Formats: sequence, C-alpha cells, structure tokens
Amino acid sequence: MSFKSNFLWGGATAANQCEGGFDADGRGLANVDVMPVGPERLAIMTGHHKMLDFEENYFYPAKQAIDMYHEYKKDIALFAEMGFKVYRLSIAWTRIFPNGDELEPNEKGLLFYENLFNECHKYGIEPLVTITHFDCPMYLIKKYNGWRNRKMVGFYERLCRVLFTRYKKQVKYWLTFNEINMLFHGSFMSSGLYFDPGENELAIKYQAAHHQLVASALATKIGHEINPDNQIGCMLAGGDYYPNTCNPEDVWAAIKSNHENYFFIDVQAKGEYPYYALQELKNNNIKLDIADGDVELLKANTVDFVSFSYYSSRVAAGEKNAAEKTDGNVFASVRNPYLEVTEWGWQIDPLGFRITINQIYDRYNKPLFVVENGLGAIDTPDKNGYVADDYRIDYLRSHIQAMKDAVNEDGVDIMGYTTWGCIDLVSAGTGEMKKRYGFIYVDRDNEGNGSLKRTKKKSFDWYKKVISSNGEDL
Ligand code: BGP
Repeated sequence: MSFKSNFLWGGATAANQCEGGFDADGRGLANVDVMPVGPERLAIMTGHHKMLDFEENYFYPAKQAIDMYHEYKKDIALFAEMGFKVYRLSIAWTRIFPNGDELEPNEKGLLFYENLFNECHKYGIEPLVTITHFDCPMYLIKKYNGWRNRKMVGFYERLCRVLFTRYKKQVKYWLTFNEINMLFHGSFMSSGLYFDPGENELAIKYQAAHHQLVASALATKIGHEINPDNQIGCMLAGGDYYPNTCNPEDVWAAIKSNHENYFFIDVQAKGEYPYYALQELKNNNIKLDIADGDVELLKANTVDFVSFSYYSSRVAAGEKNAAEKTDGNVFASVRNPYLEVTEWGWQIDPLGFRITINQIYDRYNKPLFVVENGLGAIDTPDKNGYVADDYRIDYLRSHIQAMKDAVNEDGVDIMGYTTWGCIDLVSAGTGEMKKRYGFIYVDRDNEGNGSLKRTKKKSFDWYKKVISSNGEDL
C-alpha cells in the first residue's frame, strides 16, 4: 500500500474557465472575463495594458466556455463514473456579489453552487472549493483600484463569511487564493492589478500582496470559527528552480528565485514575513502599510495544509551567465537541455515533481495537496470523435509515479491529487480552447463553434483504473 486509503483522487476546474453563463442570473463581470485571445493578451495579463474600457465586440472564449453552468449535472456524473473522491472547483465571485461591494449576496448565484455541491454529494464526491481562482469583480477594479486598496480585504471577508455560512454542511475543504504567487507575474489576470507607466510596480505588488495575505488569514480565521471541521489551505504555483550550472552565481540565482516563489506561502504557512522579503522591501525603500493587528492575525491564522500546482520545474541562471530562455510561460525559466517540452514549450519533468513535493514538505511540514498537474495538448478526435491521448496518459503516469515515490520512498504526507482541467476547458494562459487537459473531450473550438458534446478520451478509462486501484495500477 502506498497512498492512504482515504486519498482524495479527482480533478480540478476554475469557474471562469468552464462555466460560461457570464451574465446568467445576475452574474457581474470579472477581470478574467475580459482578457481577449491574441497578441495583446500577455500585456493585459501582466497589467501593462488597461482593460477598463474593454470592447464588447471582442470575442472572449471564457464568456461561454464549455457551458458547465448548464451542463454540470452531466459532467459530475462523468467524474463520478471515473471514481472521483474529490472535485476541485472555484466560486465565481461575481455570481455571489456581481459588483463586489454589495451588502447582500445574489441568491441565484448561491443556489447554483448549492445545487452543484448537492450533485457532488449524490455520488460521494467531496468538493474542494477555491474561493477565488484569479477572479476579481471588474467593478471593484474600476471603483477601488482592486487589491491596491485595503477595502478589498473587507469585500473578500464578506464573500468568505457568506460562503462558509451557506455551505457549512456541504464543503469542508477550501483554498483561499489560487496560485497566490501569480500576483507577481500575471498581476491583472490573477488579481486585477494594472500599472501606469512610471509607477513603482514592485511597491504596488507588495502592497496588494499584503492585502491578499491578510484577507487569506482572515478567511482562515472565520472559516475555523464558523466550522471547526473546515480544512483551509493556501495554493502555490509550484515548480522548484534548479541552478543552470554549479557556478555559484547560478546557484544563488536559483535560491533567489525560490525565495520569490515561496514568499506568499512562507507567510500563509509560517505566519510571518520571511527575512529575505523584509530585506528586499528595505533594499527597495518600500514601506508597506501594515494595519494594527495584521502581524498578530497572520501569526495566529496559518493554513491547515499546503496545496500547489505543478506542471514543470524551472531553471535560473546568474545575470552574467547568458542562457537560453523557454517560451510559453509567464514564469521566466532557462531552457533545461535534459528535458522534453510540450507543444507550448513547458518542460516535462516528473522527477522535478518529486523534488518540488519534497522541498515544500521540508519547508512547511504540513500535509500537502496536489491540486493541479497535467498536460496541455492539441487533441485530434478520430472520425468517431474519439481521442487516443496516450501522450497525456504517459505524462500523468510518470507524475503519479513520482508522487508515489515521494510518499513511499521519501515519507511525504499527501492528502490528495486533482489533475488540472479534468474536462476540457479554456486555457488561462492563452484564452484558447485548443490547449486541452481533459479526460473528457468537449466539442468546442477557439471561435466558439461546436456542439459542446462531451466524449470520453482514452485517458478516461485509464484514470478510472488508477483511482479504483488507489494508484497501484498505473
Ligand atoms: C494554472 C492555473 C489554471 C490553469 C493552469 C494551466 O496556472 O491555476 O487556471 O489554467 O495553470 O495553464 P494554461 O491554462 O495556461 O495551460
């Protein structure tokens, strides 16, 4: 036996990438709804292009996505057929508070998730809920400047109170912010931040980060008060940095990159700002606005478990050591000559997964939850609509094996594993449908054509077997 008998196998999605129904039942618009596909996307994602006056005639695949808003019963039945024990999904903030600063929530939005959770429980599937998966109401961005403003902590707190109270009997696993460290890399996409030319971006990012860290600690506090059985976790865009060579300059660059990566989780899991971040603030003359009580709040409300996504390891080189960079990712990485890459240039590294798992466990010594892992690829259905995705099976098999080694050989405590995009959905990075991760093919193209029909891929039966054997039969 390797995985615990109650190991939580399943899959993960995010509201905005699968639900569609962008204006259904009173839903408001969020940052993640208004990022067009195309060459300008990167500048928008990183906050270097204002999307405040976005154009209605743009085509945004995420607005329709795979229409899970209406199809969720069928989709959950398919997840149940694969044997899912857990389904990770996120709440669209603007279904609950369409503008974000209302006093009363939108009942229709609340009801949607209540029904969805009931559907999960019908099959014995435990929901794992990401409170915000990159989304921030556009109204809050326009009116309050988003997470730059301390008021966001209060709006987020109100959202959390409503969710913890309403779903007290239905949900016990929660994540506060998806890939919270993405705030530093994809500032608009992850947190609705944008920058005017000449602004001190580092100072703005750190202040917004502080607000999110306080909001996360507050959510952890309230969540435990409302239901002491709640298990509340943080969520990191994981992937350890290797030094490009044993040149000490490269080793130092890797340490610095890992510091930046772990900064948020260091605060959420250990309860205080790490020394290197305090020094970086000092070195850059950044004075954070820290309110009375923040330090104590962070210290007293650390997370119950640490969750993370893993797609790839990363490589860092010292400034003087010119090195070829990879493309296709908002995280800078030097090209690793020992690794194959995906069609999007993401480096494939199962041993890096084991390394990352060990590093995180060593750093925090809390239970881990792998909440994203998978291969984004172009799938070509045959004439019957069937996708023989052996490449996806190979990727997942090698990564699950690495996770198994981390449990069996290294002694790491892992609670569960949810593959990313268990049903095809819109890519966060590119905004397209053609980058697919699912066990279930959805007939939908980049332009929004297609019947939305769901078809099981070859990996569907493979993953079913993995779950039924509790990871023994890969
Ligand atoms: C993570 C996000 C997901 C997801 C995934 C794959 O960063 O949490 O939302 O999309 O990456 O990325 P992409 O969709 O760009 O392939």
